[in-house]
Amino acid sequence: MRQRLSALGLADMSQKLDAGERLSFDDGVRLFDCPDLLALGWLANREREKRHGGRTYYNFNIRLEATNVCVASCLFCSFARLKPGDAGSYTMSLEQAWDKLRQRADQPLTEIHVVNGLHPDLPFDYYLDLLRGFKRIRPDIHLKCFTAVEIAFFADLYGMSDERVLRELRAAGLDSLPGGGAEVFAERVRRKICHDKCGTDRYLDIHRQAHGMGMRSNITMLYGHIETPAERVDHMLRTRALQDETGGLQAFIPLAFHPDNNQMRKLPPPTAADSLRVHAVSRLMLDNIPHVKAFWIATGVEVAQLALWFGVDDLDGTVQEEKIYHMAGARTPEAMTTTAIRRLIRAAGRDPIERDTLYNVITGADAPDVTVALVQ
Ligand code: V47
Repeated sequence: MRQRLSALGLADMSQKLDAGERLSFDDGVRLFDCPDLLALGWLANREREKRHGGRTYYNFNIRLEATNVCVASCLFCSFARLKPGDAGSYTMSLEQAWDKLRQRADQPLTEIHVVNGLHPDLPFDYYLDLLRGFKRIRPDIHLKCFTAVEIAFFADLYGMSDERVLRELRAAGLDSLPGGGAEVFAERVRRKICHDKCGTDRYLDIHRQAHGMGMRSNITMLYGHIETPAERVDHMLRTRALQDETGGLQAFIPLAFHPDNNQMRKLPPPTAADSLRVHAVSRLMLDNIPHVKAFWIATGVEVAQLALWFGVDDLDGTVQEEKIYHMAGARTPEAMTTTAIRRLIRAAGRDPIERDTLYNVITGADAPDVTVALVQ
């Protein structure tokens, strides 16, 4: 491999990684130029194994999108409907949302992941009650809810500071923030694809404040549309800089763009090779972030499985309900049993570990597989 890396001009980077030195912006751009996918994967896998060996994490979770009414007009989105009453729009009553949890009383769920549209008319109490109700039904469930974009929207709509919104949600049961809404941090891209939602500095500051209150969070990156390799690396470096400051990020999650039914539908979806490359470069650039996740709904199950040798150590979870990707053309199922997840991890030669949201181990690799029926 040393000869191959030298021939590719990557020997210096390999040495830096060996010495525990950080890769620079230029290094990141060069990695995206590397034509040899397996050499790139080899480097990323080495970093993955330093941190996690063959361990590969997943969780028993449920995804919930309580409303798709959204005042933002992101070009990549197939899920949002502008106004209540528009064709295809929906808003769950609190009882309907809580029923999603009640219906799964027999499942060993550890997490609810909520992402919503930016609804102009719901009162703040809707969100506070949503959280309180979930905790009433299952006090031990981890609530990973509302992207930083939603937090900023609540602050503007209800006339509060971002900090107060976070504090009130936290008091109602919020445990951590998911990584959605990050898209691409470069202003050029944000102006074009999501001009009317919270900007990069505020997005990162909301994560900073959440970390200051003891909450953990994730950051995503939507790739495979109009962004350049340099803009991808810039996104990773802004994420790395925040993590240097706070240490509160758990996972970085590249999200493959899906072009069906949205305003960027003329673009082709990213190829499998590009997906593997983005996950590998993420692992190499983000030396201070513990986990790189392949969200299997976004990458597809097969690419997620291969990504376990390209820097990825986490696959998200059982999911069970997913609208954002399926309205944008995803052909993956909406749910995977833990037995199916464990099988695909083992088939890739890795060790499946069920975790909770904070990466505490629930079920080790040697435990017997127990198939729990999912609800869809
Ligand atoms: O922010 C929307 C993306 C995100 C499309 O934190 C699209 O653990 C591709 O953030 N094609 C929501 N992507 C999902 C998300 C997420 C997923 C899994 C785990 C975690 C986590 C977070 O979905 C949005 C947006 O970036 N998205 N439309 C589309 N057409």
